[in-house]
Amino acid sequence: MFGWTGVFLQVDLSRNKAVAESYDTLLALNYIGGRGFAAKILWDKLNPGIDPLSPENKLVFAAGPLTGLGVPNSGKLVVAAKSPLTGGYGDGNMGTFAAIQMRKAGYDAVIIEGKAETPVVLHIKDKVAEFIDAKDIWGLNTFETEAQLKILYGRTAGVVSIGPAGENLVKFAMVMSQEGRAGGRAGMGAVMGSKNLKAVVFEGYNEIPVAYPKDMKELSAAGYREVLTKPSYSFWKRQGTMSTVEWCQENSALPAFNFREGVFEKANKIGGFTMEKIKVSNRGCPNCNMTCGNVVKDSDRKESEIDYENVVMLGSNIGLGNLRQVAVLNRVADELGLDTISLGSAIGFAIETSQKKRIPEKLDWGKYKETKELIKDIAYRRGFGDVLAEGVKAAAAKIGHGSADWAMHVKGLEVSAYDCHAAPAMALSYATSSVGAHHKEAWVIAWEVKFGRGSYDEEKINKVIEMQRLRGGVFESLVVCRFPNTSLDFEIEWYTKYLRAATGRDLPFNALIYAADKTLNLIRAFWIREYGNSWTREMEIPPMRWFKEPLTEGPMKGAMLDLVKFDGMLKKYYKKRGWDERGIPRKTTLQKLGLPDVAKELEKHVKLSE
Ligand code: PTT
Ligand code: SF4
Repeated sequence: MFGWTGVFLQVDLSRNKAVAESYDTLLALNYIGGRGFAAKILWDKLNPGIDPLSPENKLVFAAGPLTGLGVPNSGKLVVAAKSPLTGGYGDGNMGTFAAIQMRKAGYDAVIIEGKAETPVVLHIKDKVAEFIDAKDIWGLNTFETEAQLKILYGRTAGVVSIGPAGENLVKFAMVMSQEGRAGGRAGMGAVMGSKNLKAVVFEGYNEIPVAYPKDMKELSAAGYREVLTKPSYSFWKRQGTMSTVEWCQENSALPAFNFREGVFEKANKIGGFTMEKIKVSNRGCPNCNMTCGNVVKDSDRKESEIDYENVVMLGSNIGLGNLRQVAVLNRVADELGLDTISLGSAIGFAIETSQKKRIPEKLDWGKYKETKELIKDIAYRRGFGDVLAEGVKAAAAKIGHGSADWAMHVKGLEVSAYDCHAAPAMALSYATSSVGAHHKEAWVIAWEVKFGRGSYDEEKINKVIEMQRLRGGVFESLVVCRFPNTSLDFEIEWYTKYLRAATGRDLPFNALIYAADKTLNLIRAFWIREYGNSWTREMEIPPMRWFKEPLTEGPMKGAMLDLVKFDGMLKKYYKKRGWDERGIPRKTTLQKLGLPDVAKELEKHVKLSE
């Protein structure tokens, strides 16, 4: 094979065993890589109903056919497993040298099962996998862990690790790399912790086989040059995703006070232009000349890399309007290995619950020091932090007193940083995303604001599906960053050219979309197999707050979603996907996508519609 290495490494931590296995070309052509591989592996190899934090779960690190080849923005890696937060499919996409080193070591994916008896680091160097005692570094934060491991294995080693949050099985613990790259919102760090796996170190010294090396070299250089010519490039380098703060404020989409409002009076204090005044440098993923990580000096005089999502979830959503302080909270979350989105949601939920006097804890909006302590309590599962460490869905179930109404999640994953009181399409995107309420698939809100916010029209459903296929399917399977395309208009045709040079095959865009559909339906099947007959459409209805409590300020004052219209939109969406009214893929849909075996297996768990 060219482009793909054609090999997966299967690691069993219970037996200290690692076996390289070749896989079939058809698998590569059908699923492309990354999320496609992860979904297929988890579907084939996991028994339904297993405890996500048990040794049976499998943690998959999966790359794509362009990873490690010098293609613009291709230094990314998918990390996936059955999620302890949602009970369904979970994954994330992180930028890391580990992606490149894994491929140079000869693997398209590493699949880790079992549980080490005591903490270990998995060191993969070409054909050799070693299990190194990690007792001395267990307890270190992710920055310290990576620094220690780089002393041992060198600056060029690729390291992914967990911090105390992953060790303590916090349900929204992330896998971290390079002091600011984070992947696996749905608790991939907790899965790693449950396996006593502190870190994976990758070192690779082989050439990745490429069909047309000269073409690849020329195309890569041309791609990087093209990115530099894009009109939005220089502003992107200045602000990255941070300009979204001001945009959301202008358009009432900023999460404020646990998504109660869509505007925040101190938004400009945590926005892109304020950020520019305290910015010290840019950081980013390997193989990237867009480097969108904004490094700022925080209130502790340390460096923190900030993005839009982190800043608003730990800023406006908890009522905090001081960017240097927000940056500290963000860095602490990175060090401890907590997902900033779920964390900001959990804190917002806790403050609101306290303000409504449903818990004895006294918490208030915008309290920097107290919040910093609460973050540590969550990571170490101390006191009330232990309740929040389970995520807002479980916390609300435990607390009761109606608190589920302001627990902002879909299927257990906390909502990303866009308020949807006045954004039905964005709400649909959250409702139907493959991992729970994540914006990564259909970030439709900017389009929706231009299109018209009040409607529940068919165009909106079509747009959500189109974006899910492109972003949740194509980019997640190629495992390249979507930002060149989605933020700078770097044309999609580049990727088919790269694929041809790498693999020697013509994989036109519609073939990638077909593979995307296959993967997205397989992920859907995974959820349904786990939930069986307890799966319902109601599980996909976004939080009730957006339907019951209109915005009280800002340009969209008075707006809220309409439950009947939204439910109708959801049903139409299902129909367009070839799913029945429960949201379960029809037998014929699975068959058309070449997944008849999936239909057969699924029928053991639920009755399928024709
Ligand atoms: C991603 C989610 C996001 S998406 C953000 S900011 W964003 C948060 N970042 C966190 C962080 O940082 N630290 C932390 N402790 N928790 C965090 N949680 C949140 O996690 C990321 C970029 C970004 S920044 C985005 S949108 C794009 N995401 C891509 C994607 O999903 N796929 C793809 N093919 N390309 C993408 N490019 C962009 O990558 P999850 P990264 Mg992340 C500090 O994984 O689980 O999907 O959660 O990878 O290397 O940090 O790059 O405004
Ligand atoms: Fe990473 Fe940002 Fe570059 Fe994408 S644009 S590869 S997220 S640094």
